[in-house]
Amino acid sequence: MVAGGGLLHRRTLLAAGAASAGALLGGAAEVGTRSPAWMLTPGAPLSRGGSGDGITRLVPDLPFAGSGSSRTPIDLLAGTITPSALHFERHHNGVPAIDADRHALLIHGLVRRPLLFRYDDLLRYPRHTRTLFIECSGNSGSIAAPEPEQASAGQINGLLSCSEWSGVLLSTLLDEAGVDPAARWMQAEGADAAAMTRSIPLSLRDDAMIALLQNGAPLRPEQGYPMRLLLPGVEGNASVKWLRRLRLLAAPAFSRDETSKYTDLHADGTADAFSLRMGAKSIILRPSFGHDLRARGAIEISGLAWSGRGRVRSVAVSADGGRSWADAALDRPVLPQALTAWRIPWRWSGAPTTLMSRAIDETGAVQPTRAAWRARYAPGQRYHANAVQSWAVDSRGRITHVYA
Ligand SMILES: Nc1nc2c(c(=O)[nH]1)N[C@H]1C(S)=C(S)[C@@H](COP(=O)(O)O)O[C@H]1N2
Ligand SMILES: [Mo]
Repeated sequence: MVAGGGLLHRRTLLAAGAASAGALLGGAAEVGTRSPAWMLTPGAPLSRGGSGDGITRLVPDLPFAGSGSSRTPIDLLAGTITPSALHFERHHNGVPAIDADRHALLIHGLVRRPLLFRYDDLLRYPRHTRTLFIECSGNSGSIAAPEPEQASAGQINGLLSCSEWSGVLLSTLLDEAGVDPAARWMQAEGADAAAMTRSIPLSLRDDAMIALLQNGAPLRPEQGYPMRLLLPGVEGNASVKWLRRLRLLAAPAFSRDETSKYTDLHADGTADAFSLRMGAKSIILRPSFGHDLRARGAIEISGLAWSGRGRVRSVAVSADGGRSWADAALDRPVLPQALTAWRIPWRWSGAPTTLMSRAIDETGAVQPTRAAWRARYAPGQRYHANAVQSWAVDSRGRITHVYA
C-alpha cells in the first residue's frame, strides 16, 4: 500500500503480470513454433475503408486476395497524424483473424528465461507513447521507372502514415527475460499466413516498442492487432505485425523476407542487406498532380518531410526547377521519426515552371536528387526511393509529374 483507500505501489500489477506470463510457458497451444489456425489460411483481403467524409484508402485492382497494399491519400489530408481509418496497409498474405485471448508473444532463444506475454499482461506494463511514421521501403518505388508515373502524390508516396502509438518498450520485456551477452540480433515473427520474419539488430532495441494502441484505440486488425513490433525510423517491413515471437540470436537468420526481398541491389551485383533506416525525404502535396492551379498570384506550397534518423532540420523549396532554393516554415513541434508538415508562400506569375522540395535532417543527411539516387543502385532497385520529386506547372496551371 502506498496510500489510503487501497492504492498500491505502481509496480504491483507489473510483478503479478510477469509471474503469470512465466507460468504460462508450456501450457498454451498457440505459441512457439506451433502455428495457430489463423496462420494456416490466407487472411482477409485489402479494403478501401475510409474516414466517413468520402476519403478512402487507395486500393489497386488485384488478381488475388492475400498479398498487396493500399495507400494513404496523403495529398487529400492535412496535418501530420493519419486518421486510423486511412492508414496504409501492406499485407503479404492478408489480415489474420486472430483471437486475442489465444494470442501470445514468446520471447526466447538467447535469454535467461523464455517468457510468454498475453495482450492483457502487456496492458499492465509501464506505457510508452510516441508519434511515429511507418513507411514501406517500397514507397515511391515508381520513381525508378524510366518515365514519371502520372498519378497523385498519395498514389506515388502513400505507403506512408503517421500515428500516435502506445505500448510497452521492448527493453522492458527483454530485461525481464534477461538477454544473454552473446545475443546480437532478434528474429521477429508475425502470426499471419505469411509468417513475416525479419532479423533485427539488437542495436535497435532501445527505442523499439511493442505497440498495442494506435491513435488512442486498440490497433486496427490491419495494423497488427493485438500487438506489433514498432521500430522508429526503420523500413515498415521490419515492424512485424501480429507479433508472436522474438528469438534472440547471435547472428541474423537470413530469412526469406530479408534475402529474396528487402535487400538493395547495386549495379556491380553487390547488395545492401539490413538497410533498415529510412532516409531524409520530403514531398510537395499542394500543389501536386490532381490539384491544378486555378489562378496566378499568391499560393501556398505545402507538404510533408521526415527522416528515419531523427528530426527534420529544414526543407528547401525551389519554384524554378532547382536553380534557387528557400527554406520553408516547419509546423511545430518537429518530432523525431515523425512526419513534419511545412509550408512556404509563392507567387505564381503564370509562366511554366517546376516545383521541387529537398529535406535535410538533424544528422545533416540531404535528400538526394533522382540522378544521385539512381546512380547508387542497379536499374530495377526500387527500395528506399527517397529522391527529390518534381511537379511541372504549365501555363494553364496543369500539374504533371516530371523528372528534373
Ligand atoms: N506479420 C506481418 N507484418 C508485417 C507485414 C506483413 O505482411 N505481415 N507487412 C510489413 C510491411 S512490408 C510494411 S510496409 C508494414 C506496413 O504496416 P501497415 O500495414 O500497418 O501500414 O508492415 C510490415 N509488417
Ligand atoms: Mo513494406
